[in-house]
Amino acid sequence: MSHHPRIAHAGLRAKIMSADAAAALIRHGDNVGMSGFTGAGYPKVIPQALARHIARQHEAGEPFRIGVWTGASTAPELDGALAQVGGIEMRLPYQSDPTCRQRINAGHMAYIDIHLSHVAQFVWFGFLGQLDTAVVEVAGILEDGRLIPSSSVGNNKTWLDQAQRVILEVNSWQPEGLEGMHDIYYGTQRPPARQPIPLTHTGDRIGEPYLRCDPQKVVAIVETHMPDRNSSFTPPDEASQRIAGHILEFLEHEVGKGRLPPGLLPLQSGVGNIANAVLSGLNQGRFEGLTAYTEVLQDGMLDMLKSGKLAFASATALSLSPAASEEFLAHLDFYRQRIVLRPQEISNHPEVIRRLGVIAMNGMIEADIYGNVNSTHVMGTRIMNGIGGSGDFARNAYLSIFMTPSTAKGGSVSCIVPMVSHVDHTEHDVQIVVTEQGLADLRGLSPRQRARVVIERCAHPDYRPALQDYLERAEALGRSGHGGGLHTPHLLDEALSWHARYERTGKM
Ligand code: 0RQ
Repeated sequence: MSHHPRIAHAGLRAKIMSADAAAALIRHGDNVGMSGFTGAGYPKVIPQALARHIARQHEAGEPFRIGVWTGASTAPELDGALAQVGGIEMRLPYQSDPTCRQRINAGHMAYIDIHLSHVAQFVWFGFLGQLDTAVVEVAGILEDGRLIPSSSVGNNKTWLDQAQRVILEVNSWQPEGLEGMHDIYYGTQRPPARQPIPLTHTGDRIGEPYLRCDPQKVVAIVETHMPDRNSSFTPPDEASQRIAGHILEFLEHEVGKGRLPPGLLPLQSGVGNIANAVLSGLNQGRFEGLTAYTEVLQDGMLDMLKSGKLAFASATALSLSPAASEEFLAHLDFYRQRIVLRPQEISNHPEVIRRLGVIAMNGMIEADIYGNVNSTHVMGTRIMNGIGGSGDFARNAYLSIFMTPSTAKGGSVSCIVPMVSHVDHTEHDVQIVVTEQGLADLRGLSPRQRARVVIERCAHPDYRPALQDYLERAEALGRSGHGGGLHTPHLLDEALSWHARYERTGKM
């Protein structure tokens, strides 16, 4: 017992084996549900052992590819290792790994980019086929077999419920103090039996702190002691600070108009440096008593919890840099009272997001003059990461804000375009567009009114004349009645060649 304090269930202790032995239980063609959401809570040693196993099979001329289902992105030890050996047949629902990206865009790996709130129910509905194996990192196993979740919850509840076989990675690096921080809701039913989710405040606990798992299904347990791997954030650059400044000013304006309460409404913040800069702006701003209902809790939010500006945060994953992770560990008791980690079907649930009135702030690749947003595809064809939770939040938010620097690639590409080359968030789901140039409030505006505001407020001055000229000629074509249209004026040839121009000039 004392040898394995993290594994209190005697029957399960008997299933401890090496990562290589556990990986060998996964078969070619399996769909494998892995834990992991950003660089948090993913299995560390089994995917690497599996990658070695796959490489050996390939050397022997045997095919070996699996479906990899996760919470969201993971880390090089999982996505990177498996993609490098060509071991992934199908990946879902989100990735941000360079090797995966390269293989997906080269056509060597299939990828389905799914709203994060949809994944669990798609699996229960049978939309994605059978889940063969779950590989889930946990912080510990109780005497009765229930599991202490680790630094992300993601889709683990669903993987453990639905998989035929379960492999657990018990990571003693994960602090024991995580126990009690999670809230796993088991009340979700399939339609037509579905009931309202009884969550009306960000801090509500509606479930239980442990994951249920049938010990009979557990075929292997692997022990490890390895850190999560989340990257550090760059200190906010000038563009990010200006974007943050515009958002703060806008929120103050909304409070002044009585459209937001003084403590705002629950915040959702996307991944990346800009989102982090907005949080650091809020931390220095005058708002008090804030809350967050989000999916990823990154450094900026931890700082806000520490300073007291943020009273409470609900998320599905802790996405902390090594420095923030140390701070978190040193004051776990403080943070446990202020953070709840939920399954992603709840952290991203449209019903809850709509009820709470979340202020959604997400990054994007480009927006068009009418307010359609592309979050995922460079030049309309090359996947970057995926839609992640941005759609869950954008469509259902009280305020849906999208932000980006006005240009990319050293100024050679405008992030404001006549027509997005790929659409993730339609004009109906986007209320505010922000760049370092300014903020366009699109609420209550018709398409042509929106176009003027987006060009004037958000486009970089180097691209503003071209966009203005585009809009004017599109409107003129509409007025002339030669097949044009005036509700959403476009010059289709030009709209499409706008992006092709970059490819022709070799700027991309
Ligand atoms: O690439 O580094 O190779 O130059 O895209 O761009 O400006 O660093 O911005 O890190 O905030 O990412 C949309 C990708 C923005 C992110 C996206 C190139 C640019 C750079 C990254 P390089 P930045 P960010 C909930 C929310 C979808 C998921 C989501 C994202 C790279 O925000 O993945 O919202 N969102 N989840 O150069 C060509 C353009 C470009 C461009 C940017 N117009 N043309 N390249 N880039 N704009 C969280 C979760 O779901 C977990």
